[in-house]
Amino acid sequence: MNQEPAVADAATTESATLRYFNASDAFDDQVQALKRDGAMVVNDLIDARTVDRVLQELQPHFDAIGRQFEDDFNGYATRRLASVLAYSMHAAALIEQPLVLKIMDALLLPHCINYRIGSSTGIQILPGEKAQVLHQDDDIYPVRIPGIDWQVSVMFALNDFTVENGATRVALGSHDSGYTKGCDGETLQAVMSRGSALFYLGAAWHGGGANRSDASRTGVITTYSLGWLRQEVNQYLTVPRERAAQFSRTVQNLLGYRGHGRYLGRFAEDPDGFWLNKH
Ligand SMILES: O=C(O)CCC(=O)C(=O)O
Repeated sequence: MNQEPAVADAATTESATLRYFNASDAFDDQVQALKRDGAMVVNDLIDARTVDRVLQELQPHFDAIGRQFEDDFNGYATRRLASVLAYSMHAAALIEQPLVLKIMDALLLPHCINYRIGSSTGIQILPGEKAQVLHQDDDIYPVRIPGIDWQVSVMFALNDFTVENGATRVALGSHDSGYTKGCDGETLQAVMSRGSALFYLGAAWHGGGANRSDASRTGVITTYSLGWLRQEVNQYLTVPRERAAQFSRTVQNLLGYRGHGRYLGRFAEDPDGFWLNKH
């Protein structure tokens, strides 16, 4: 990944303000802010009960295996789960949340027949963690075409995200800075309440914040990517097929159990119809 050294956080930047919406606000305004600024927040998108359940399901796995991805990029005081659907049935409610999908429809469907999740990662930043290096999620893809977003990410807050506990840092407008130019480092933090969601474009420079509080900060980042791209995480191997069969058809499609048009991803045999060759 292209990485820039982290710089000081700011609640606001001189040039830009992170926009916060309620789900009931004008849809076009939400999409416009996301496209223009590269990021925006929707308040209180996920109800408290669902958030509780997802946390309850994920926490034992954070504790048991959350350290497996520790490295200079992910940090050494951050627990991670590579594919939350493998550990939490209720996480499906985040991933297929209707407004999230409506926003993905608006951004991604102009460029593909259907889209899928690239990754869906549980991230728990523990007290004492340093700020993560700024990076772009979509630089896993080696080319960029102006005007086309390869993917859009959503960070669902499972507890309140604050300046102190490491709310995600975003450089507004940085998605337009060009593939190799990098980020000028001016960031603000997406402070948001539990159940809210930060949306950001795949090209937007961002990173986890430093946790200077005495409690953990937990969220789930799901990336939604164009259906003709290879998924970042191999969902067929990380979410066992028997488990995938328990989710809604929408989540199965998002996991990738669906061809892209008639030919891409064909599985002609399709003995039980689990794979949809139709679009
Ligand atoms: O934890 C966060 O706030 C952001 C993490 C992130 O961007 C990443 O690991 O790719």
